[in-house]
Amino acid sequence: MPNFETVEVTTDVLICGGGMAACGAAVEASYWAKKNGLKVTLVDKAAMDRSGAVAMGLSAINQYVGVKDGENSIHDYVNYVRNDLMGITREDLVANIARHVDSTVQLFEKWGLPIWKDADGAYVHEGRWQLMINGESYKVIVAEAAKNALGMDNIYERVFLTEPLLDGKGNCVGAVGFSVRDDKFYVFKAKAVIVAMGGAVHVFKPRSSGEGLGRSWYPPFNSGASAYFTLKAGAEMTCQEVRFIPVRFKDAYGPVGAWFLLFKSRATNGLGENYMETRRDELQNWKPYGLVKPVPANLRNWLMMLDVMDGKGPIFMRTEEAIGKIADEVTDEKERKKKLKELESEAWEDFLDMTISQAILWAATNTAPEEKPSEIAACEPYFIGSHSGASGAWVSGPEDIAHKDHFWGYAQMTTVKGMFAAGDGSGASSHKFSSGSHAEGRIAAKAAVKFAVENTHEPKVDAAKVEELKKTILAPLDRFEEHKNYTSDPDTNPNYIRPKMFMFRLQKIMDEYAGGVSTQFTTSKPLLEKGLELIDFLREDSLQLAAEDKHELMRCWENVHRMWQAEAHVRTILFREETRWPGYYFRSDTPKMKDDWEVFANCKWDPASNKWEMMKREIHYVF
Ligand code: SFD
Ligand code: AMP
Repeated sequence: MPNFETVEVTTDVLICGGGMAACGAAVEASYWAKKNGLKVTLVDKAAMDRSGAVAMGLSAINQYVGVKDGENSIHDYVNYVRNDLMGITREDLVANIARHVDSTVQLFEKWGLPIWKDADGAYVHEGRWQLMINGESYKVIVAEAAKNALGMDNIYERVFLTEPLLDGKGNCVGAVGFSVRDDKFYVFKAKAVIVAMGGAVHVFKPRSSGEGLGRSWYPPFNSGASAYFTLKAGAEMTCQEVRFIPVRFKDAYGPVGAWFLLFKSRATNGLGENYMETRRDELQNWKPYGLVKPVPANLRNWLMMLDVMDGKGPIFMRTEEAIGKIADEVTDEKERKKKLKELESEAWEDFLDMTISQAILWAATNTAPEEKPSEIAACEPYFIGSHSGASGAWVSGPEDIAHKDHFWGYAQMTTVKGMFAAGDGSGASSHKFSSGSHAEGRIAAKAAVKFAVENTHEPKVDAAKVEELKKTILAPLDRFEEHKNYTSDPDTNPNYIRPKMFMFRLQKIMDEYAGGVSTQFTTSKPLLEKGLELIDFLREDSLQLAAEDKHELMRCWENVHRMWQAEAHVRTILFREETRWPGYYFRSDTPKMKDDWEVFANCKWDPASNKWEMMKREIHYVF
């Protein structure tokens, strides 16, 4: 075994991850922990200033309810989310986030985040729920507050958490991982553990290839650790079939929200037709959700996909038309020119704030958005429960709102005692985005501290089990060293598989059998069953992963995490015998939405029996 020092850290509350939810958790947990004399520790695989989905920054805060401003009610937000997810949502969780999110946004502003204001000092909205920001440094600002609250002594950066720790009695009591910089193996023991390690990308084959490989909408750093941790601990999971397919500017994945909502742009096909109008009748097939306003995200995708499948591409965002229209509202020629310049700079800033590569692609292709339109396309599928997808752990709701079946002692606690989840880690509570994830992290942290106060027993961790985990986790390093000279090309070797090759194989399976880009997001029972068989073979080969260095060791375990997310996804699509989100995936053998499937499709892997269990859970409307 490689000579890694074992470092043990005993704490009360362990925050896994350093993203939006984790930063919210850090601020809130440290407040309650100080009152109770408890210790809080945060571990991120990267550096918090630029880790996770908000690494590059964002140009909008997508969840702001505006209750105090009298703009909307919590009920309005719950309606919006339920409709967008075609009826499948935990209203208690959505409402709990919605009632806390505005105060999170106020904190962001207090910490220095510039939110756009109009001449009267009111927030500038992108759409009904979204606020425009100068957000290049969004994550740096949010991370700074988290660091100040916890203190750097309680933060471990560049430590890749690999496996949850269980006490054998059904409690989660910590996690293990390794440093990607030093030869150190970490054992974190805790009374309460918050899982906030984001969602997953690169489970499906991306559209990007060759020189663009690795470019995706979702950040390449989020590789399914939240799903893996909760699944491996034996927690019940929900909405594992509800992947997210964003429509984005083609090839560099720039955001479309500002164009559709702020600039009121249209998207048209290669023939100049607006699919939202020409395909409107199709929405009747997805009643009642097909008829709500705004049209649910997956159905907007679907109408566009129908055009693409009919060979009516490319699809264009009509940037030139939208900018021209707004500028034309100004009659004075000098003022019109000024307005045009202002709109141009807003268009570029939208990309420079959050997807710099899209601005580079515009520059490289001589694209002036005020002169010519740009292509948009559906991305490959991602797992991001905080956006318009819904995958994540099945967590307890808040005592005052949740139905009795949806409350088990502590808000945001999974079905595993002591294990909490937030952000992309928790399911069936979509449309929380950056601000709602932060708010949900705060909710989870308050409950986790309460759990640690009320469950005072020291975390019991079996030393032999930890040693065994250390051996397994570091094994790919030895495997590479032992066999690397057997072939002239270290990538091809009968004794091991390198993580990149392993990832390619996983992506090919998911793409071809589980409805990826190359099958136009379409799958069926026979395809899914074949896919599961191939995942079984892949699992066998996961025992032969090999790593040249610590960075590649992280890649090995990232891909094991992805594989578990993939399996939960395939099993749940197979279980749900209908098509409910046609613009996310389409089951060709069950092509319609069915009333008796207006339920949650949940799943669970049992650590004792190594068996998967699939179950339907009733929806409880609390509004
Ligand atoms: O417009 C481990 N999102 C947007 N939200 C907004 O509010 N406005 C926008 O403008 C947004 N846009 C957007 C968004 C996301 C993406 C990818 C793009 C554009 C390109 C959504 C939010 O970003 C998202 O909802 C939140 O960030 C979710 O928060 P959270 O905490 O669940 O995930 P995270 O922030 O990605 O953080 C994850 C953390 O986990 C760490 N991590 N640490 C230790 N061990 C491991 N094994 C780990 N694995 C992961 C990560 O390093 C990170 O710290 S728009 O396009 O929609
Ligand atoms: P996006 O950039 O696509 O992630 O969008 C940002 C926000 O705007 C999210 O809340 C989306 O749900 C919303 N949004 C984007 N496009 C539309 C649209 N055409 N109609 C309604 N809402 C949209």
